[in-house]
Amino acid sequence: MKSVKQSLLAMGVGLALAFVALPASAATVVKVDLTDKGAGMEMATGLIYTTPALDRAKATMGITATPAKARAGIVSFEVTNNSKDTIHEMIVMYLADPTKPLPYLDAENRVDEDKAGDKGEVSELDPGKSGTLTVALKPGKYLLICNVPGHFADGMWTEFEVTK
Ligand SMILES: [Cu+2]
Repeated sequence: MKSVKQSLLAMGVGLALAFVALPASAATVVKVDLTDKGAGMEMATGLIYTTPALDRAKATMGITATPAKARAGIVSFEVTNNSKDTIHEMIVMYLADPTKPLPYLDAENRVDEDKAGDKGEVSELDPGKSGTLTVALKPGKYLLICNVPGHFADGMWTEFEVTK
């Protein structure tokens, strides 16, 4: 949920770092699909990451990563919004402690990105649109989330692992 200008700036910096650090061929490519069951569906709630016994079958939107892991280093996320009618995005969150929930802004019904370990994003894709985020990641557990208000609580997150 950053401005286009900020996102382009971040993308430019990311690509510049990638170019200096490693040849482009060394990047792991991860395909990320953003999907939903249509704007006519009432959004689910209570499907926030780490909620005990959550029923993900209730989710009306989702995010998948293929593959769901990568080796440490440069990772290129190629993100497609497959929705027909809804804006989605993808943010890479580093989980300092995977057993803890991400800091949440209840009033805005979304994750507090600045406090949560935001490693970069493909912000607010219109339906049918695609974008790429290239970022250097260290080993650990990550979450890929959509942070359009309500979407994280509707289960729009997936786990992603970076190995040594
Ligand atoms: Cu979304």
